[in-house]
Parts: sequence; C-alpha cells; structure tokens
Amino acid sequence: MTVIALSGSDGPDLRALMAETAIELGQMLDRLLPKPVGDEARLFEAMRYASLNGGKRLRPFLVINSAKLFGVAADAALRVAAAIECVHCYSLVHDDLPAMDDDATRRGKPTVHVQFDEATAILAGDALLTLAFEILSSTETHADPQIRCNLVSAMAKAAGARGMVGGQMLDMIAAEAEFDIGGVTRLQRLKTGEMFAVACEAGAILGRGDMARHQALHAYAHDMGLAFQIADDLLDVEGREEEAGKRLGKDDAAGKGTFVAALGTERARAQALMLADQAVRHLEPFDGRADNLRRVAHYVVRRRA
Ligand code: GRG
Repeated sequence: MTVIALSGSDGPDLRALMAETAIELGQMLDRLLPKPVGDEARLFEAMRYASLNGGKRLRPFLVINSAKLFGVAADAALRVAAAIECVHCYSLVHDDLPAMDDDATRRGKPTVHVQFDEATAILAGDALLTLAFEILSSTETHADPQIRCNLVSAMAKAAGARGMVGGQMLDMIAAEAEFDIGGVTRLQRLKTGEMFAVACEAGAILGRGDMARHQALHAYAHDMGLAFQIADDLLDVEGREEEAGKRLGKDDAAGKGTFVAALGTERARAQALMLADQAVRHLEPFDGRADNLRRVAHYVVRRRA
C-alpha cells in the first residue's frame, strides 16, 4: 500500500498528483522486478519488500515532471523514474544495516535486514542497484543508444563515489570530522542532492533539452535538494515518528554534522525557505508545465515525513 503524508497546505492538486504517480510507479516497479519464484525467491521477495513499500516517490515525481517539460513519452519517463527509485531503495536498505545506521523501521515497517536477514538485505540492495542500470540500458527505455548511455552515465555518477556513496562515507565520519557549514553542505549535496539532480535532469536527457534548460534544472535540483535535506534534519529533531515512519532523533544522538547542528533550528528553517524560493526562481525558463516542480520545492520544506 502506498502511504503519502503531505501537509494540508500543499493543496489537493499536488497531493493527488503525487499519489497518482506513486500508484503508476508501483505498477511499473511490479512489472520490472523479478517475480518471487524459483530458488532465488527469497532475494526477489526482499527486493519487492524494499521497493513496493510506500515512500513518497519524490524522485520519480521529479523525473516524470521534468520529462513533461520536454514532451517525453510517458512510458519512457516512468521506466527512468522506476530506475531512480530502485537506486534510492537500495540506498535505504544499505543505510539501515547494522554496519551503517542500524535502523529497525523504515516507511513504517521493519527494515529489510530485520524482516529477512542481513545477507539478504545486502544482496537485495545490490540487485536493486544493478536492476536500475538494466532498466536504463534497455531499448524499451529509449531507442537512441546515446540517450541510454547518457542516462546510465548520469545515474552512475550521481549514485557512486563522487555522489551518494561518497556522501554516505562523509556521513559515516561526520561525528569525528566536525564539519563546518561548508562541510555539511558538501556532505548533504553528495548524499542526497546528486540523486535529486539526476532525477530532475533525466527529463532533459530523455528530451534532448538544450544546455540552458539542463542547467536550470540542475540549479533547481541543487537548491531544492538542500531545502529537502534541511527539512529532513528539522524533522529529525521536531518530527513525529508515527508520521515519519522511521526512528527520529538519531542525528543528535550520533553527534552528526547536520544543518540543524551547524545553524540551529530557526536559522536552518529560514535557510530552507530561502532555498525553496531560490529553487523556484531557477525555473523561470519554463512555462506553466513546470508548476508541479514549483510546488514540490515548497512541499519539501513543509513535509512531515
Ligand atoms: C548506503 C550507499 C548508501 C547511501 C545511503 C540516501 C542515503 C544514503 C541514506 C538514507 C538515509 C537518510 C535518512 C538520508 C537523509 C535524507 C533521505 C534521503 C531521506 C529518505 O528519502 P525520502 O524522504 O524517503 O524521499 P521515502 O521513504 O519517502 O522514499
């Protein structure tokens, strides 16, 4: 079942659209994931458990709405959206492992290593990551090999050592490293920002967008991603676990380098609002078709999950 917790002020349009995207995305993932049969069924079940389990599906929503700016075919955008969600779900499974954040709850349910076991969780994460590249490199995603190659390259860079995995490494050493605000910004940009960037730029890649519009989406994603992360840090100290569907208060307990630790709650909140406004301004080259992206920038700072 898909659970999306948005605040009332995000308006019925955005809530309904995100819920609609979540359903379509779930159907696409169900088609693309291996069916839980055969000797490897336990692995396939864990992959399904990790990805068909709710979540806001924010990155897929960004892919689909950036693709709409360039008139991309809906099925192609949905396949790329599914690939990004596979990478995101893999990162959550591995992040929850005892060797990393050691979390027992995710999206309101037992984490994958709790529900299955550690080895299965590691393998399910690995298999979700590699499935993403299988999807992106398929001719069903795009007929043009150059576009498929660009998608694969952008995703690999965003997810890898100079992107999300590198950011996770910085996160693991944050307590000892005592990063200043510049260090925290870099950590968060790598850990979560690069995946938002590839989600927003995927539309431009699929639709052969020109450099100016590609860069506008990159700048939007950069500011929106930081606003999202500051909101995440604020949720960690002020949120409610029942709404968030995960353990909160862990950044402080771990002494981690977060925006709230670096700026305090009030300055962090002001910074998030400023970044959301700035993100929207980067969308000036686009017409009303970018309105969903504009709404998302404000939604990420108001969300409660
Ligand atoms: C293990 C390689 C590796 C990377 C982990 C993404 C990540 C890096 C860790 C997730 C842990 C975390 C709480 C990160 C901060 C922000 C974040 C990415 C939250 C989860 O994303 P949401 O809010 O989650 O979009 P849903 O469940 O809605 O998809």
